[in-house]
Amino acid sequence: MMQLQALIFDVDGTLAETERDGHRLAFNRAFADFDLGWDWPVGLYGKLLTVTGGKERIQHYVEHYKPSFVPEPDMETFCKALHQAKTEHFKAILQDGGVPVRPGVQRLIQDARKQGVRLAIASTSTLDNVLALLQTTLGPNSPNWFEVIAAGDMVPEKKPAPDIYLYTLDKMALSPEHCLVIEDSHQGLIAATRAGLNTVVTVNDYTRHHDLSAARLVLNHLGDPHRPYTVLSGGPRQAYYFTLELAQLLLSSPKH
Ligand code: XBP
Ligand code: MG
Repeated sequence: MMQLQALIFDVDGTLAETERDGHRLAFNRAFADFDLGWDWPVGLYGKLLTVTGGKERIQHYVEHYKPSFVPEPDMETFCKALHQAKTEHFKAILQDGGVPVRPGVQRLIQDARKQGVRLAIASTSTLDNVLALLQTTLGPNSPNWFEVIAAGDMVPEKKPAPDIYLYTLDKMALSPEHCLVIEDSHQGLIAATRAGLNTVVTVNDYTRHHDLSAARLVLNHLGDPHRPYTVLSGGPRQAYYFTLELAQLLLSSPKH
């Protein structure tokens, strides 16, 4: 039997619904700081999310939506400075308690800690953001619960490239068959799948229409004893909230 040894969590959209009312607002506040007159409304931001990484997303926006804009002194420096301002705004939003943890996340992480299942984070977002999100949602000490926190520019290519997951597996000296990933998006799912990992997807408003056919199980959220999940695709179907036993069952059963 393939023994479950680790859970690897994505961050944005998975631990918490950070995108619409967190990152998006932070980008808009940074645009205001820089007097750019730009605004990313909810719908446009959904389209822009196909570009992973905040700096990369800004650059894509300039190239495709503001082609006559001339970044000073050059594109790379401009994106970096604007993104730094955005990171500060995002952390301030978190400090104000703006982004709660998603259902079942706290419970599953605590169960893993109790049962000796190893934990890691694999995110496209900036390390500073990931640490701030963990601290504000799971507690000041929570970064220490994760053996590896892989984030942002630690690898050459962001999701959907497999780099961040391969990096995490390498640091933990684990093979992919012993791990289960929790993701929220097509890009994240493809990154994990390319690294040979099994993935459970918990969707949100931005991702529920993504192609998630590579996932072992697609849920509306992880659920809790008093808040059952809805299965959107995959199995097994006998449970009503996501547990380590279910994670183990997924690893042990063949993919369809
Ligand atoms: C989601 C992302 C990130 C965030 C913004 O990351 O693509 O770019 O939208 O964060 P995850 P930064 O892999 O955790 O789902 O601005 O720090 O990049
Ligand atoms: Mg995500």
